[in-house]
Amino acid sequence: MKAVLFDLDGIITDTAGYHFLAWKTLAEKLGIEIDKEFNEQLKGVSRTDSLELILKKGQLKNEFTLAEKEALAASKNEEYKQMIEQMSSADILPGIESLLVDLKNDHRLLGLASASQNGPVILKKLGLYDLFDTIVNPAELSAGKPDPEIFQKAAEQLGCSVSECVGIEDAAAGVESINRANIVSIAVGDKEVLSAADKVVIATNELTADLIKRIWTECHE
Ligand code: G16
Ligand code: MG
Repeated sequence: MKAVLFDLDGIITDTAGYHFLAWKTLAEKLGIEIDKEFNEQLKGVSRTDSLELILKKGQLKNEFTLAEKEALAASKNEEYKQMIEQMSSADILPGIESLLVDLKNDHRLLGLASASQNGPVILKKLGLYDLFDTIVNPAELSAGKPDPEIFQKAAEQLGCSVSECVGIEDAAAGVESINRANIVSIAVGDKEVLSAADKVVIATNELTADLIKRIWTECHE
C-alpha cells in the first residue's frame, strides 16, 4: 500500500451541516423547503448537481437559464464560505489527525479526493494542508462521484497505480466511485447504506493506519 485517498466532508471534517444551512437559505428564497433527510442526497454531490436536485424538488428545474443557475450556486457558495471562515483544528473529526500523522510517518502518500472546490481552504483552516501530497481539483473533472474519475486522478497525481491505494469515504456515491476505480474501499457510517465497501467502520476514530494496511493486504491476498 503506497497511498491513502481521503474524502473530505464526513471523513476529515463535518461540513455537511454548513452545506445544508447554506442550501436551505437559498432554497427558502426560491420557495423550496428542504430538510435533513433530503440533505442526505446532497452528500458528496457537486455544487451544480446539488442545485439541480434542489430545483427538481421544487419543480423549478426548467425555470432558470444556465447563467441564473450559476448565480444561484455562487450565492450559496458565498454563504457557505462565510460559515467555514471560523473553522479550526477543533473541527477535525475524531482520530483523523493522528491517523494522517501515523500514515505520513509510515511513508504513505496522502491524497484528497473531495468534490468540494473549497477543499484546499478547509484543509488550511484545519491545519492539515501540509500533510497532503496531492489534492484533486474537482473543477477539472468531467464527471463527479459515483464516476471513478476523481479517485483514479488522485492515484495518478501521486504516481501510484490504483492497486497501490486505499480510498476512504462516508457516502454511498463515494464508495461506488472508489470501487469502480478498482481501489480498496473503506467506508465510515451505516453498515447497510455502505455495504458495497470492502470494510465499513462506524466512526472515524476506528480508522487506524494498521487497520487500513490490514484491509489493503486482505484484499490483495
Ligand atoms: C462535498 C459535500 C457536498 C458538496 C460538495 C461540493 O463533498 O459532501 O455536499 O456539494 O463537496 O462542495 P463545494 O460547493 O464546496 O465545491 P465531499 O466529496 O468532500 O464529501
Ligand atoms: Mg463525504
